[in-house]
Amino acid sequence: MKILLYNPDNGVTRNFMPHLWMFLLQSLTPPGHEVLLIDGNAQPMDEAGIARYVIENKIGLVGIGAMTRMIAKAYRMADAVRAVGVPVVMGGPHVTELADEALGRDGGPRHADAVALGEADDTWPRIVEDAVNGKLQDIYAPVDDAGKEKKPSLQVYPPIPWDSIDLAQFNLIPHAFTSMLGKVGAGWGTFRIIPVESGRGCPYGCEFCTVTGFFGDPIRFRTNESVVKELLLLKARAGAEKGQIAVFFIDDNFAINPRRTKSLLRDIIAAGAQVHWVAQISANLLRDEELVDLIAASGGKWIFIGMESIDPANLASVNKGFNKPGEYAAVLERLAARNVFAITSFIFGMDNDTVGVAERTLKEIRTWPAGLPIFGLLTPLPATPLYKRLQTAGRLTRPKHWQEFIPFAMAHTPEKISIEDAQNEVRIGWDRAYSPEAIEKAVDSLDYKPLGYRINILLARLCFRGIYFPQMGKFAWVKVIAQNRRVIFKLIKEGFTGRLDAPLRVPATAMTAEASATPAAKQ
Ligand code: B12
Ligand code: SF4
Repeated sequence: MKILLYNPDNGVTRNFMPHLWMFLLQSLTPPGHEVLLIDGNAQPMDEAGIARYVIENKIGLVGIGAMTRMIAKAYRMADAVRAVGVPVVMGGPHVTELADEALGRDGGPRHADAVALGEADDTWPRIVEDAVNGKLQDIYAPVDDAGKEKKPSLQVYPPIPWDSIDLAQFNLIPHAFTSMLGKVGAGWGTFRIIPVESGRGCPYGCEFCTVTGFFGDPIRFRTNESVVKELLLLKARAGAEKGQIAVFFIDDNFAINPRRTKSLLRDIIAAGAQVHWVAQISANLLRDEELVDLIAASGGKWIFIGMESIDPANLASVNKGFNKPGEYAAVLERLAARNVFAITSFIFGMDNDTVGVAERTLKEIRTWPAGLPIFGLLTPLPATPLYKRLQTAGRLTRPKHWQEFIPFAMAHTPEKISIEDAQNEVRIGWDRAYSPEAIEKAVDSLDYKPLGYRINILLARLCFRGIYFPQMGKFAWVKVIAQNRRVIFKLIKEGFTGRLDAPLRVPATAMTAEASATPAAKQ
């Protein structure tokens, strides 16, 4: 049977990275089936397009996965597939929480023939067999023979054949430049960011997050050996095609068990499996100097930190009191001293927020080493403790906000700020953090680092700007480049005049931190 796995586009950004679930399920598909993958972010498709594709390619089963924010599009695509007589199975966090919605049991239309609840590693082969036999059930739950929930241990993890998977749709280098850039240095003809998981689960239970409920408290890890093997495979592929690869460790909290993370990073270094990588780690775990040394030595370049707020009362209100705003600066300096930078994520519209929260947050951010701040709104995702609290209090203004997704729009009333003002604060955050002046200042603030770091932060800032400001077409990019021409020319000029590596000025904070870095971090 031919199976199509499809992930809908988010309609706003062109996702920089493919979705892991598709590759994982492809690897877990029993032999004898052909699995085709389409990520709508890289290969846009509409309802008529998917129906045509399914017919032309004689697809026998379509699997669709989606987050809440893409679910409306996912349902429309599922409807189009079912309308041409091909069964659809849906999975992922949204339908796991609201299976009745997907199955039309809540009074609305039916969109899926079957729903895979939770982690589908063990149920997927059964779903495929049932589809072959025309016996799809409504619900597939990961349970043992006694009906008890059973989560995959990850100790046995399917090898994902990264050396042979067609990754053409995920090359971030524009087609027009691939041949020219292939000849630059070790080769830049391809640049891909690949998702790799080393473990699942986070027990912290932040109120707005689905992870603790979905992946559960039992934290599970792959073996170091299996992760290292995967990195070596990716590294070899990039080398063979004269391209570059970076890895996004998509674990919810990559250092949730610091001892184990350190042991993995040591094994990566020992095996020479270092690639540039990004991971999500909560600020409290980054107090550990040895961990940060190993992050840098193993190829860590960007750490995503869910800071959420600089107000301890806000943090306490969403069960994230373990975040200590007083230590944010130290954490970021510890990273920057090892040339590791941070993506700092903030949420506005929390219950203690008032007008001016964006500027107050930006004021703090400006005192930190330059990084990539991002701003969003508190969103009640289905089945989270936050959703239940707001529902009970009658504060949800759009209880089914996903049916009519609006980017950066609230779905409940905050306590001390209006919905409009909260949305405006997010706009102010993006506007001021990503203005040409702010970008230039961020780049200039790193003038004691080699040129490469400043180019890195410039490119990252220009790309991250697109999370909020529409920046998909060529014209939008030309405009952004024109607006930021001063800093771009400054770096180009520096490149030509040869100031590639010489540090000019080292701020006192960076010197202290750099002096305390162990030799491992400086390799
Ligand atoms: C990586 C990631 C991203 C990436 C993008 C996704 C990508 N390209 O991989 C980035 C960083 C861009 C991102 C952004 C966002 N993300 Co995100 N992200 C994740 C993260 C950390 C990992 C996803 C992953 O690969 N997991 C590992 C795989 C194996 O798990 P999985 O996808 O759930 O798949 C398993 C099952 O769900 C199931 N399954 C999934 N799909 C399908 C389909 C079929 C047919 C079947 C049978 C089974 C099945 O089988 C798989 C194997 O067991 C998750 C948290 C998490 N741990 O999952 C959050 C998560 C998915 N993100 C979330 C959110 C909210 C967002 C944002 C909306 C945040 C924001 N406010 O801006 C944005 C929006 C993205 C966008 N622009 O569209 C939420 C989604 C909750 C929800 N109800 O939708 C999650 C769960 C985190 C959370 N805090 O709650 N994200
Ligand atoms: S620390 Fe991150 S992954 Fe863990 S519960 Fe909180 S928001 Fe979710």
